[in-house]
Amino acid sequence: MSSITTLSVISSVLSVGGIGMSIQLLRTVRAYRDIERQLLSRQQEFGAISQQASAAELALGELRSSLSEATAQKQQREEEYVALLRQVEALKLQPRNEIVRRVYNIVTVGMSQCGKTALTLKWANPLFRLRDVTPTQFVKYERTVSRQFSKSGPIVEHVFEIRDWGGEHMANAFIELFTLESVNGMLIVVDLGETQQDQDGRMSVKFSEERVRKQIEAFPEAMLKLCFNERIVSHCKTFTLFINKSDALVGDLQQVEQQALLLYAPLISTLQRLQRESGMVDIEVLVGSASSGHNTQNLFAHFIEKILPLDAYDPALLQMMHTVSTESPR
Ligand SMILES: Nc1nc2c(ncn2[C@@H]2O[C@H](COP(=O)(O)OP(=O)(O)O)[C@@H](O)[C@H]2O)c(=O)[nH]1
Ligand SMILES: [Mg+2]
Repeated sequence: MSSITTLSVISSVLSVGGIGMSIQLLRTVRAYRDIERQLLSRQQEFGAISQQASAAELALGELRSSLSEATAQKQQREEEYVALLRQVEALKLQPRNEIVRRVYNIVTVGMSQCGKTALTLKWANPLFRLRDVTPTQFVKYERTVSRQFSKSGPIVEHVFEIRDWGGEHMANAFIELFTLESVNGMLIVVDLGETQQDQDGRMSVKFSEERVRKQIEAFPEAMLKLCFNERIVSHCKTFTLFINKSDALVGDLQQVEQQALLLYAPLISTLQRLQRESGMVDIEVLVGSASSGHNTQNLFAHFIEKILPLDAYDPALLQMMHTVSTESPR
């Protein structure tokens, strides 16, 4: 073979070898690029994962703090529960529905048969009938006028205690004025006539000027003055004169009241003068009848108004007072 041919064979062998190398090189470069791409994407993945990890760490921190908050709250609730249990146990030991009574004393005086018991019973029990009255020396009636309920503390019952004397023991009533711890109200009852039983057994009243005169004499100024002494005046909120048995007089209500006030004018003016001089006690004069019910509601309303503290009214009493003031204005 000529040297030229040999050369061309060598060069073609060489060029085939060069191409092979180049292909190999190309492949290596491609593989390197693939690896580089994969590395980049792994790096990106790693970045995302580490972001997620820090977010998760943050969330974990928040969870931890809310867990410790919840634990603290749980502990507080448990302590409160224990305290409540203790309170319940303490309440169980306290007497239930404890009732405290506030008693207001009202003394009723007047001559025998003038109607003290009848009036008092009407007050203590509005459904009572006059024929149920039996003569007595001394009776004490009670009427709960209101009840106050509060969320804590006892039920407060406001009770009017009415002391009613039989007429022949009138002096006892006056003595009691000095011995009682407190007299909150005083009711003097007089009447306009004698109640008698007729042949049919029915009770009827007959006007008697003589009886009026006797009753005025039964309350001499010297005796009445005792009622206006400083000690009594300091706690006695009202002196009320009730001229009973208005059904003994003839005429309409206004005429009957005028007649009765005129008949008892001497007693009324003495009481008014003594009141002015003592300067403290309220005086009320009412004409009415325990039999017909004339002014009896107003008598009770007057005692409540004068004696019961304003904060002691309950809804039932307020309703009753409203009814009295709208139905029978004085
Ligand atoms: N017609 C009439 N009779 C009355 C009245 N109030 C009381 N009575 C009667 O008078 C009598 C004496 O009443 P009572 O209350 O016992 O008088 P006390 O002695 O003052 O307690 C009884 O028969 C009663 O029925 C009234 O307003 N009118
Ligand atoms: Mg009586």
